[in-house]
Amino acid sequence: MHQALFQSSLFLDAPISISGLRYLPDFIDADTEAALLATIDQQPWLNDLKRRVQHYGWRYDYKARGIGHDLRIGAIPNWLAGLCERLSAEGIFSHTPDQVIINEYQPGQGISPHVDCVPCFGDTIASLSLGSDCVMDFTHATTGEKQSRLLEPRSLLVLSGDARYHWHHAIPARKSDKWRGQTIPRARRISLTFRTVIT
Ligand SMILES: O=C(O)CCC(=O)C(=O)O
Repeated sequence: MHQALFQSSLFLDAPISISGLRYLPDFIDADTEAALLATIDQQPWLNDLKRRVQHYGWRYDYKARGIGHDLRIGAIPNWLAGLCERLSAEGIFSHTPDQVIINEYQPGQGISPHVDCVPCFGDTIASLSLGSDCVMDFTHATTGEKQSRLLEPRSLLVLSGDARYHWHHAIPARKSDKWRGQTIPRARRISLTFRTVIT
């Protein structure tokens, strides 16, 4: 019995093994999360997709799958700039991110498997999660190997190297996730994805 529990907890705690993927729990505290959510909800949302989005710095063209010079919006607003600067100050990015997309996922909404546009964005992508847990799935582009990772509110997911270029990431559109034997209902999740634009 004890042996079975021991083996099971070893398995449950097995870290995801994708080269270039880093998961930083509690990257921000609960007060910062609440302040960000309140500010985000005061900004206009775009309704081009099934889920609502906000774009900062540069607008991404989902149809053309690219960023053109005409899509420059302007400087990152002050309320987001501090986070961008923190990401470079802490060495997560080598240059301060100049593009942020905010995604809103109501329970049941997700994002299809994709690799972020290679000619558009630099070698590091980072996503900050607010408001809800969700499971993100990763699929290797050539081998089809699959792995998953629970993204908790206030955590930062960093994709670089293999994780950035050779693994598709996706959030399945569903209302709850199964994670390590538990069913975790989803609530409204907001993510902030930071990138550097290649010009
Ligand atoms: O919601 C997330 O954490 C990921 C967002 C994402 O993959 C994207 O905007 O391309």
